[in-house]
Amino acid sequence: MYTRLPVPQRILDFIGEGSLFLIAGHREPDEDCVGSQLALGELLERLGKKVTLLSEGPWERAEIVSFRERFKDTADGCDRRNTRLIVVDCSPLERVGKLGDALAEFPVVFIDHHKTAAPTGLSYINPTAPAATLLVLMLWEAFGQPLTMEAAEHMLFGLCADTGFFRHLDADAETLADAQKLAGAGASLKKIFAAVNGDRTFNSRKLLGTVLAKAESYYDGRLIVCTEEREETERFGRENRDSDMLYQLLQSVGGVEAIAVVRQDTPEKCAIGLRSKDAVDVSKIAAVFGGGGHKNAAGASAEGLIPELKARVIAQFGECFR
Ligand SMILES: [Mn+2]
Repeated sequence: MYTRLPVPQRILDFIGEGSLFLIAGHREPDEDCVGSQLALGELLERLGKKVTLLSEGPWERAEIVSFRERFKDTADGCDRRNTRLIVVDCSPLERVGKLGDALAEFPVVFIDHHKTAAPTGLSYINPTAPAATLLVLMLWEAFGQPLTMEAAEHMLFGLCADTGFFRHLDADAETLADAQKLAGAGASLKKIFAAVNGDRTFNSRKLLGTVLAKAESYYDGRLIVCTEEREETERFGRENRDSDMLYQLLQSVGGVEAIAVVRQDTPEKCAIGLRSKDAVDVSKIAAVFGGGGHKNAAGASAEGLIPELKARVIAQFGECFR
């Protein structure tokens, strides 16, 4: 359940005293990351700052690709002596990707809501926040800026995506109170739902079907594991992945407690996606593979091939289901 934390004065000073800012997020940006960057960028511009939004990509999600042109993928050419960096929706800097190496010298603030947050410097971390965009909303309020419709839409966009359109929330009054503020500023749930869930291609459904058809069940149905080979991704197109829908369909199976998806991303590496319903803390399992995330949603990128990594992931769940 979300408990608001006040923004530390040192963070307000860091912003107040700077004039040039880079705002970065994690690699493989998602809606919350992009929404946080856009809404924070707009706030800083309203405060008279010059802002550059950074993202390494890859821009694979259909829901966010329209924002791509507003982001740069390099900090080259910025005034290195006077520029400050804000990293949202992740920490430490390594999660930004290769781009993070080039950002190591800047004074930095981390704004993150991940359970596995590990900031290296000034930070505003709240693992109870359902989305990083709600931490950005705290900044809008701390600076006394009235919400614009555009910023409110970006923040609601991130909130909707990270909460599965509110379905992962308990009786979370604080979060709904924030959603009410965003709706009050003109952000439309209907418009966001259409942006997140509409306009899927025929191939995206075929890929979903291919992956679902191979799903395997372990530990008396408490764990479901899916795999996606490179050949399958290529046949239907990377842009046609719909992980959220895949998790949603599998989580609706009676008795299931966790879902693991192992996808061969490159010949050497797999992406591991993990979801759980209640008790199982998948962020701990992701951490074993060098990743991180939240109790009920986490992931990692690990060296290896599907058969080996799948077996290791299943074995890790043994602890939870004993
Ligand atoms: Mn997030």
